[in-house]
Amino acid sequence: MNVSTDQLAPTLAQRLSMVERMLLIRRVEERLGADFKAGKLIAGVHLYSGQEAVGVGVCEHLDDNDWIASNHRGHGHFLAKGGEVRAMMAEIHAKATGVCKGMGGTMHVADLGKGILGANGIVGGGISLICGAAYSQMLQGQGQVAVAFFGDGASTQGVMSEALNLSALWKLPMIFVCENNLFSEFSRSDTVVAGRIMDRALAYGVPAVQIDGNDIDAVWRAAGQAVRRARTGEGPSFIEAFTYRMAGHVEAETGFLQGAQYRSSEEVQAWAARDPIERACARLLQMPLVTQAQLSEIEARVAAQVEDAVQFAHNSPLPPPEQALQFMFA
Ligand SMILES: Cc1ncc(C[n+]2csc(CCOP(=O)(O)OP(=O)(O)O)c2C)c(N)n1
Repeated sequence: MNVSTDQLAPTLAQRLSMVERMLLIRRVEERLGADFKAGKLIAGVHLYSGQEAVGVGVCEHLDDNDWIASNHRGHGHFLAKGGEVRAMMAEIHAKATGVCKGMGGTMHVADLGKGILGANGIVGGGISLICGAAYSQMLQGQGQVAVAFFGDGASTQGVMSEALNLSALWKLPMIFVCENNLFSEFSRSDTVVAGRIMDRALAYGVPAVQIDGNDIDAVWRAAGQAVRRARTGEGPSFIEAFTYRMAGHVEAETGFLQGAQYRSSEEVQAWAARDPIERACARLLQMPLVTQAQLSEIEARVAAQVEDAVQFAHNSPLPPPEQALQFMFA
């Protein structure tokens, strides 16, 4: 990952690395979706498929000393920030080798050593965590930043206004990344969210942009500017990235929706045609020196990594029962 934000466009090496990370997220999520349907997971998972360019394009500008916090759709953010795929997979399988010793599961993948405060089941919860993290970054004065990833649904929570207020007032090195995937669970955003989400930020004097969140270049550019502002003490920024979740809200949804439709297959297909990974690969293939064989190599490497992580999770032991009483505050 690269911490420089002065470039106009990603280098070829950065593009290849971002494509590999996006593919890793996609293939991990596909495997988790399939394994859930086959009854191999202990809990429903909220997949990030379709939104990979947002997490990866932002995290490309961060290093381990920068914080991120995520939401219930957190696997992608974890991997985008450099979290270890084996440790995440084992965590999702509730194994002792998991990144949280198997006690957090899908909704709490966190790795403090990598600056990952974790996925979070409380919608909007990550925004307040990151506001605090940004305050601590400011006090330390080392130029580090803190990024909150959240959805359009979370933007309607009161905590977002509180965080916008404090971050603007105290010029915190905080970046709000709203992944507007057009839905909150099974409700269309335009039936539950009033007005433009980015306008909430502008009302507090926080610079805000709307971008195509399925375009890795657009995300990378907007994030670069926001990170530069935060690192140089200019305060918070807000990015509203339009994207689409290609999977359901949660893999268990068909069970409780009993087949009820809340979006059309035409809409899903239209967004599939704007797939962020395919677009990034197509752009790469237009560049001199990049070949399909190179991309196939990346695919193969990712496939092997996912299989290795799944086997690692399967072969790992469950946590010992006495662990249930450890790592408690009281
Ligand atoms: C405080 C709180 N309210 C409600 C819920 C139930 N809930 C879980 S996900 C979700 C929708 C969130 O939508 P959005 O923030 O747009 O994220 P997306 O699922 O679209 O990625 C809701 C309402 C919750 N987990 N926490």
